[in-house]
Amino acid sequence: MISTCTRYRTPRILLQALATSFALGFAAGIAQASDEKTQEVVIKTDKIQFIYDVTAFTVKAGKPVVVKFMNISPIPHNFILLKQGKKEVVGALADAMMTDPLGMQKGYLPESDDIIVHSKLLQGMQNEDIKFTAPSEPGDYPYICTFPGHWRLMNGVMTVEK
Ligand SMILES: [Cu+2]
Repeated sequence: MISTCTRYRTPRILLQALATSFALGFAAGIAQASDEKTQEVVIKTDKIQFIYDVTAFTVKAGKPVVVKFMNISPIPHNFILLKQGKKEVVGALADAMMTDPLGMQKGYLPESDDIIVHSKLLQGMQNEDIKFTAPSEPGDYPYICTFPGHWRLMNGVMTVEK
C-alpha cells in the first residue's frame, strides 16, 4: 500500500501544479482582455419606488466605463456620480432646488464641483448611456438621483479598485 501511494503521489502533485498554472494563465488572460474594453453596467430605476435596481458595482481605476441608465418608471430620474463622501453635500443642494423656479429646466442638476459625471434628467421610459473614465483613485464613489427628495433612497456606490 505504502509503495503504491508513493508511486502515485508525485504525478498527482505535478498534475495539480500544471492545472493550477493553466488556470492562472487563463484567468490572467481574461482579466487582461477585459481591461482593454469598456466596463458596462446596466442600471434601471424601479417602476414605482424611487430606487436604482443596482446599488453597488465595481470598476477598474482609470479604465473606460459606460453606465446604461434606463428609466423604466413614469417619474423623472437622473444618475449623478459624485466624488467620495459627497452624497450628503450634493443631496442637500438637490433638495434646495425644489424651490428653484428653474429647477426642472436645469434638470435638477445642482451646480457643484463634486459631480464627476451625470445623465440628463430622464423622463419616463427614456435611456441614456453615460460614458466616462473611472477615477484613478481607488475608493467608494456615491451616485444619486438629484430630483429633489429622491437621493436619500435613490443612491448607490461605485467602488473603484486598482
Ligand atoms: Cu429620482
